[in-house]
Amino acid sequence: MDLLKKKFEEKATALKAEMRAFSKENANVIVDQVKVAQVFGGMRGVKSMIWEASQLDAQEGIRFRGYTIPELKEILPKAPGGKEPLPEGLFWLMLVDEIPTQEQVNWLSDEWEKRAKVSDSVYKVLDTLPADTHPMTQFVLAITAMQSDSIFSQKYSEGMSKHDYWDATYEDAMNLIAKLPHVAAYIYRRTYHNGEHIAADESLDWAANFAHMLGHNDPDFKSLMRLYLTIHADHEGGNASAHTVHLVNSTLSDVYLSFAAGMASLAGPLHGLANQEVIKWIFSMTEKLGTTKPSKEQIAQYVQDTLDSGQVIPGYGHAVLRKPDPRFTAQKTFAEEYIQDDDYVNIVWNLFDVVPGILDSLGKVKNPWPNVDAHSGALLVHYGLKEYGYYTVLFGVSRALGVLANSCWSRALGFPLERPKSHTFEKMKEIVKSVS
Ligand code: CMX
Repeated sequence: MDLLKKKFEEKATALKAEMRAFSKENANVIVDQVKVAQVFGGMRGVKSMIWEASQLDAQEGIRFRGYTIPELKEILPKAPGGKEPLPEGLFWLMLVDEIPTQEQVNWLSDEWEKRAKVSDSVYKVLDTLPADTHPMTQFVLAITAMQSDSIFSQKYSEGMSKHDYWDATYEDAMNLIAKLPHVAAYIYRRTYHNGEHIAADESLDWAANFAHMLGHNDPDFKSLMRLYLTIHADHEGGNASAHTVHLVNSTLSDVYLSFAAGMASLAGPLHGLANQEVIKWIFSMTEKLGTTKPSKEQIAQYVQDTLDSGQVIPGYGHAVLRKPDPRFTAQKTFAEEYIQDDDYVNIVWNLFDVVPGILDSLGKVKNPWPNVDAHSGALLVHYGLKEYGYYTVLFGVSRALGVLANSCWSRALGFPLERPKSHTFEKMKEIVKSVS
């Protein structure tokens, strides 16, 4: 058994015992009460799930196992000479709640490279699709096509004991994370570069190798990818993609199928697709105004026109956050350090000055501040990755780290099938009448 798996088994065994005792002892303690507004309002804030890897605070933003993004930038291992954290380190932290050593992270990079072989049949499935199929559709299909590799699924059909679910899930999660950059790079190259694929460079870490296979080799772009794939990895359990994976995986559907479902959820414009929508909207602005250096007044008018046409401002607002997203701030800090005077980065910063006031003035937007998706496109454009239809795939590759670490926990802790209660409107009226 590898060291990471061994550590996970030890931690999970101890936590499972503690959690079982806690939930039995406190079974009748009320932790939340659901209001009608929450029933009709997308279940915002209903406390009903355990998620170990990260916790989101409305004011402060995300903490991964208790660490903020600036803290992770300091303490997670880095590539030689690099300043950005390695996503391998974050996965280790999320899985076993320990900051890994440089040696442990190097082991994980090598381990993922060893597990990275994608079956030719998956590439064949992709090659049947028209090249203009949206990259997220291709991504979902490719993940689904890899499902025949699922160890969980195979062992389940052979009569696996429920005590072994976590082990097979760990193996599937490690294999899937290893393969994702390869499949994702294949999608990028077949869609935007005439199918001219680039072989992996096994000497590189997970993120840098992904950048290399995409065909973007600027060392600063590799640094950006390390940061990008770290900060998009997890955002506690209630967001749509994470919750979808959690729900589907609770049926004992393996992580290939549950992650594919999560990626279908990420592909919506109110969630992960917002990163494509932001830059598309900015490109439309510069085209409409005939300049890549619009004034703040011109930007404000464009924002107002967007709202007047009944559309949302992409990259702004959040279901939980009530302050600027620290993932936005981390990308802004990266741009300040690595990039000088870039027109699209400047537009993103000017939007940051202009949009919150306008959204606030509507009197209904609960969070007028930028989210993670407001900044990422301008950084990618700066390094030449301008094909914005691809951006949500990058988000998805990163999101695998959090949701698959969590799937390992769900199976190790023996979480049951998820099944909340729904009511008809008539029934809800009856309930409201009976309690008021
Ligand atoms: N632009 C315009 N209106 C907005 C808005 C925005 N960016 N954000 C919220 N609103 C509106 C809502 O549409 C809603 O209007 P109606 O009452 O007319 O339906 C009202 O303000 C209240 O919404 P809210 O409670 O503040 O926000 P929600 O929790 O319902 O929605 C979110 C959150 C993210 C879907 C929303 O802010 C939004 O649509 N933002 C733009 C899309 C986006 O950037 N999504 C990415 C989020 C991060 C991620 O998951 O990747």
